[in-house]
This record gives sequence, structure tokens and C-alpha cells, in this order.
Amino acid sequence: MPIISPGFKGRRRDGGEKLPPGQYLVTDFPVLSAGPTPRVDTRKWEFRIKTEKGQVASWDWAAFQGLPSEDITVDLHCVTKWSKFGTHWRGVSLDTLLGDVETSAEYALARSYGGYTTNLPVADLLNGQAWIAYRYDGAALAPEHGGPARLLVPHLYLWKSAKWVNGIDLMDTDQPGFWEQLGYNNYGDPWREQRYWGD
Ligand SMILES: Nc1nc2c(c(=O)[nH]1)N[C@H]1C(S)=C(S)[C@@H](COP(=O)(O)O)O[C@H]1N2
Ligand SMILES: [Mo]
Repeated sequence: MPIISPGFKGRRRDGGEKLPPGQYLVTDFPVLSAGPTPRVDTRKWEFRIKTEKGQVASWDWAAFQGLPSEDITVDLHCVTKWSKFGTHWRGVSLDTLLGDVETSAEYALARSYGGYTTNLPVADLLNGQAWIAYRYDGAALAPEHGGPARLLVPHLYLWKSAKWVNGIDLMDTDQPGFWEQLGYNNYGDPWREQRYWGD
């Protein structure tokens, strides 16, 4: 692990600042959940993609584990202002999951066990920007952090990374999710500090 001294300023790939505006660094991994942690048995787990035409693609745990997966190291940014650098995950890219799905939908709504939802543009799920992650730091993803599997979309604030994810609906019209209906920004770009509605 790198030593992070007070006042350390990292570098983004584009050469700029690594810590988005208004954020501070943590080294622990805070847990933020709007409700109780669902305990999802992988024997019953299922992930479903539903298109705007109502077609469904689904994977059980064995089929999902059979897909090509990637090791990812990314920085996380929570709207409550903590950021965590260099987190290690393993997951299946949404490019893989959406690869054979026939769709021209522009909007997506992620759904979770327990009822949580969050919306984002389909474009933000593609081109190596989003994964269904099932391992964190070399171990099975813990239930409190979204295990068995969570959406991971690190370029947006972390509320977009739905824990206990079990599906994505693809839609022609945008539909705000849980926090978005409660006043969080519809898009949530940490670099533009889009925390709340109107930011
Ligand atoms: N299903 C579900 N996913 C969720 C949440 C939630 O309450 N339920 N909280 C979101 C918020 S606001 C944050 S900051 C991150 C927190 O992830 P962590 O608990 O792994 O740090 O999960 C996001 N995903
Ligand atoms: Mo959050």
C-alpha cells in the first residue's frame, strides 16, 4: 500500500487532481445502506437484464461465474464526501453482460434484492466503465458491501453502485431510482460535484 501523507494529492490518468472537489480520503471502507442487509444465498441468486421490448436475459450464479471476469483497481467517491483510493475488485464487465442483448435503450435502472434502485445512462455502463463485482480485496464480497454481487460504477458517486444487485432494466425513458427520487442528483458525477438535485 502506498503511504498517503496529509495533504497528498494524487494524479488522475489525465494528469489532474485525483481527489474530486469537496472529498476527503479515508483508508477504512465505510458501510452505507438505506435498510437492512439482505442475505442472498448464491443457490437462489439470479441476475436479470430486461430490455425495453420486455426480453429477458438471466444468469444464475453458476452461469455468471462462467463468464469472463476482470480484476479492477478503482477509486471510490461517496456523496457523503469520503473517497477511497485503489480498491481491488473482481467482476464481470457490463460489456460482457450486455454483449448479446439486443437493445437501443438509452436509460438503465439497476434493481437490488431489498428493493433499492438507481438509474444511469446505458452509455455509462459500457466501454469498461461498469462491472457486476463479486470479490473485494481477494475475498468473496461481504454482505454489508453488497455480496454476493454489486454493481460497480466508480466514475459516478457510489450510490449508483447498487449493492445486492439482481437486475438491470433497459428503458427508452429515464426513471429516477431510490436516492434520485429523494433529491440526489440524477447523474452524480463526482468531478462536477453533482451531489443533489440542481447541482
Ligand atoms: N442496495 C443498495 N445499494 C446501495 C445502497 C443501499 O442503501 N442499498 N447505498 C448506496 C450508497 S449511498 C453508497 S455510498 C454505497 C455504499 O457502499 P458501501 O456500503 O460498500 O461503502 O452503496 C450504495 N449502494
Ligand atoms: Mo452514499
